[in-house]
Amino acid sequence: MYYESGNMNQETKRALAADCLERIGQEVTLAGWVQTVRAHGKIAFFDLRDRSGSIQIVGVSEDLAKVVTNLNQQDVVEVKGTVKKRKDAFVNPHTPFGSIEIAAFSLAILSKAETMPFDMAGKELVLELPTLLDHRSLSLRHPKVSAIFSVQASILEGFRKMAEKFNCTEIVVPTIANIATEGGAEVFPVDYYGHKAYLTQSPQLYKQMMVPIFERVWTIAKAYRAESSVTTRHLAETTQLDFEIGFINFEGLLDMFEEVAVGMLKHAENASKAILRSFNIPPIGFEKIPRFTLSQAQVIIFKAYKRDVRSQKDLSPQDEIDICAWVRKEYGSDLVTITHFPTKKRAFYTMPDPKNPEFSLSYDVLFRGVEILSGSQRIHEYDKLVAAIKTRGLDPKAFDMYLMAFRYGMPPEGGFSFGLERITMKMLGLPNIRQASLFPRDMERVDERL
Ligand code: AMO
Repeated sequence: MYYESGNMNQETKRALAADCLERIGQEVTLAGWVQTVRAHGKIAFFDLRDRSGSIQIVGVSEDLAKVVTNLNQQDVVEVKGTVKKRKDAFVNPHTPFGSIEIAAFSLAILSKAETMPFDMAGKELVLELPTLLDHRSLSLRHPKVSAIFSVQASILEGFRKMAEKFNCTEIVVPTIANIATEGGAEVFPVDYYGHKAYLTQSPQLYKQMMVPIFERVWTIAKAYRAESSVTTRHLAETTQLDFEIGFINFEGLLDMFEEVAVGMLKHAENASKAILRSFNIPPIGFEKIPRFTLSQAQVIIFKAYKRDVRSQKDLSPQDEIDICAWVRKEYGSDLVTITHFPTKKRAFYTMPDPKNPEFSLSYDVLFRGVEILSGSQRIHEYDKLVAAIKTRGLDPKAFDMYLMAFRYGMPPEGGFSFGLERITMKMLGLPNIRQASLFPRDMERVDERL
């Protein structure tokens, strides 16, 4: 890679920290951010961070040691030096490039950083969550924080691979709509040129309208929920990973999303081994995913935990924790599928179970104590869909374009949606979903505290 601009020499080839392992004894030019400075009199060290990781730089001459001693954390520097193997006693086994260092002979400051508002030097960035989020553009630079988003990227990659495997077409859908997609009160109104519009609560209606066109579609979409409470698992803006599939039945859907979940998580786990180790996370239990109806799950909770939740219409956060712990113990699986939620508790497009219409052909997947996916077989017959819209007190007229897709030939279909931040949170054992969103939005924050 060659520098393109700034005060850098067009002809200089920049090496990355990761390249240096294979270039022992050679001269290299590195560039990146000063992570930590350690001054010991005539010798001064610092860790330089680039996109491949961090590497130790030693300022060997007295002059350079002085320059290094005066560096600020996050200064952007260019270093020329020789790659050296460290003496055994100085090898740091905890970092990937801990067996080498760069003996620097020149150093240029490309961009000076002000004094950081907090110390970035430690292995962990020890800050209260609000402070961490107030300084998001800085706190994300800490390797332990950015690692969360490397894992998130590998989850997205795994999801895309599964979408490809199932031959789905990627679509990009609007986030402004004339109606609320999921019903309920958790919707953000938008003043749209003086008309009323809403931020979409999910890509749901658009992905369904695309089934008669491509049969199988997928999308990664932003979804907006005007959550009126502050919890550790809800955001006002989330990222949904969606599939919508034509010519499929309930059993086919269950098989498909379980395969997608396992394929995606296995990919992410393999791609993130070192990070997961640094977070002390045990391997995901991938035994065959057990399936229970909501009623069966409630009986299990009653028997195993002596809590009687059998008359409840949904699982509470504690129910989700309990059923997951029980499944992990009995089946060795970190995932469990729950089906047949009450029809009334699910969105209008959910197909009631023909055998018992009080319950629906719906499902959730729970992962390590939290719901990460939900979906259903859909009502694909026009008349039934209009009736379902009406029973929710909604006006079918507002759904004209959506309903058009059903009037003119909609096959049996269904789909599902994963919550990206929840998966990231649970893969890494994070206590709060805000840590798993680059720039989280909630009742109290849109970048700045409200
Ligand atoms: P649902 O509303 O269950 O279903 O959302 C799907 C998944 O998205 C995640 N999620 C959230 N994550 C964080 N904060 C929130 N406020 C939040 N809301 C949802 C969860 C959840 O499982 N259209 C349907 C899906 C479908 O039927 O295809 C839907 O949106 O992980």
